[in-house]
Amino acid sequence: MARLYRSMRRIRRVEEEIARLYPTDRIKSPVHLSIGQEAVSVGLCEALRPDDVVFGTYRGHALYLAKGGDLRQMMAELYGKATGCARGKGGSMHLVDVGHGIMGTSAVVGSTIPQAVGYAYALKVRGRESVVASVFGDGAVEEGVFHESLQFAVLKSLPVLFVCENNFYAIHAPLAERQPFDNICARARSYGLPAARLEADDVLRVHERMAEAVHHIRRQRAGPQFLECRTYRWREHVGPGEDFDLGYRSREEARPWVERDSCRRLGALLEAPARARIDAAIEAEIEDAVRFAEESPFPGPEELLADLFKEA
Ligand SMILES: Cc1ncc(C[n+]2csc(CCOP(=O)(O)OP(=O)(O)O)c2C)c(N)n1
Ligand SMILES: [Mg+2]
Repeated sequence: MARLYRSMRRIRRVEEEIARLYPTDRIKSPVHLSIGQEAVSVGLCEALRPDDVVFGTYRGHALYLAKGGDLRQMMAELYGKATGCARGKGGSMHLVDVGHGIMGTSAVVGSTIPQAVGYAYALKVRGRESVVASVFGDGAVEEGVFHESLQFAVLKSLPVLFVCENNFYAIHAPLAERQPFDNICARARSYGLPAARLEADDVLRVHERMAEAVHHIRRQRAGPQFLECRTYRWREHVGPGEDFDLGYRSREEARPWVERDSCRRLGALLEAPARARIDAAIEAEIEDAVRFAEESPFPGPEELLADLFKEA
């Protein structure tokens, strides 16, 4: 439990710190915060092994950190520095740490779903036991590539866990105005894979469900599974602030989610001194990572064309 709390709290505090620093303009990248949605990534990654891999979206800080990505390198990436995880060329939306199984996040909605499936195909061909998690938003379900990827994963019986983070909005457009039915799982099931919906407002429940799915994929080799995780984004779509003044949603709608905050509830289950020790270590780590990012150099002009093409 302490592990889960540490992971939840670390992500929450890192993103709050990003939001605090953002107006200084030292962060050179748009930021899509996961505050409120941490339970999905934490519950998932706690169920994965180090050799399992994840593919995510531009709202990817939580996934990167939960899977073990290096905080210094993430912070430096947001600052556009040469020491960043993508050498300062990707920014917040393009986090990667292959050593920890974070194969990439992308600004292009839906684009990492087929990459995850392709990776899983390669694993299967090579007879490896690892599991691939493909994390995407409710908006990605409207992309053709989502449907193509699911049906290919079923056809080839691939070891993929599809995780839809349904936060009910794509930018400012509510789900009900974009999709005729609230039936993401039914559509996934129509391709022939097991699909279930879960309320992702409790990291312990999310973790339990994720662990079952991962176990099934790894042990039974029975092909892909699908989980729709209902969650809620507390901040604006992109940027550090809130956006309840824009009129597309109300503070009343957000309130129950904020009141059920899984991070706070989990923390309350720990003894106060243990929680204080975890919190203090997180603050020290964040301070160190920000200092590292600020003191690191920007990439030089020679970096401009590096890593763009694979050398023959
Ligand atoms: C292929 C593509 N189409 C449109 C966009 C513009 N766009 C950026 S974010 C976004 C919303 C996606 O919503 P969702 O998948 O639910 O993710 P969330 O932001 O809610 O986490 C859209 C449409 C894009 N980046 N890529
Ligand atoms: Mg969404």
